[in-house]
Amino acid sequence: MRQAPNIMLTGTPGVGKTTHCESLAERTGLRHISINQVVKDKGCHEGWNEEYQSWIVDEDKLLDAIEKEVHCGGCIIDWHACDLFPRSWLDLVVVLRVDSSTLFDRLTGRNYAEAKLQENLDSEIMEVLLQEARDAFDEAIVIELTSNTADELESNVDRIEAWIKQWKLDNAS
Ligand code: DAT
Repeated sequence: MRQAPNIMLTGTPGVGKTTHCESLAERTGLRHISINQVVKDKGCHEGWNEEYQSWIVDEDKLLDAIEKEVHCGGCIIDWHACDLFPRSWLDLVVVLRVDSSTLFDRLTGRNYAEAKLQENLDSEIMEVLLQEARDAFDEAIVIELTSNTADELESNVDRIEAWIKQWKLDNAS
């Protein structure tokens, strides 16, 4: 039995996953697991995709690399895909959403290649990651939150922090 919940924060690149995870980790003491960082640091990939400027992830290696840590609970997993993670690993899946004009500004600031920029904007408009989360997990554990403004960031973090406190009360051994 986990002493603290595992939470996934997912959504299109640029929605605010890292910003939310860092704030949550600071406020709750849960550990932020940046999958991008794990893939890079632990070599969980089969090379680099030039066009998309991203690693070609080896999902089995990635799951092996974080399994022990996730098993202990208290992890906030930060990545743009969620359906590779076993259902039993996660207690809450938060899908962050953002308006397309805001996302456009954030991604333009990152100097993404045209193909990657367009793919991410399309993905957000088509709600690809929200659908992926709903297909992969029990609907009761999937929530959608908007992340356009600093006020929304603050209220999202408050809400998730309150959820963590309640989870701990409900699951106290
Ligand atoms: P992600 O990890 O999903 O790629 P990020 O946390 O790096 O996204 O955020 C991308 C940029 O947007 C970064 O400059 C911080 C800013 N940002 C994120 N969420 C925000 C919010 N709710 N309000 C204002 N700015 C936000």
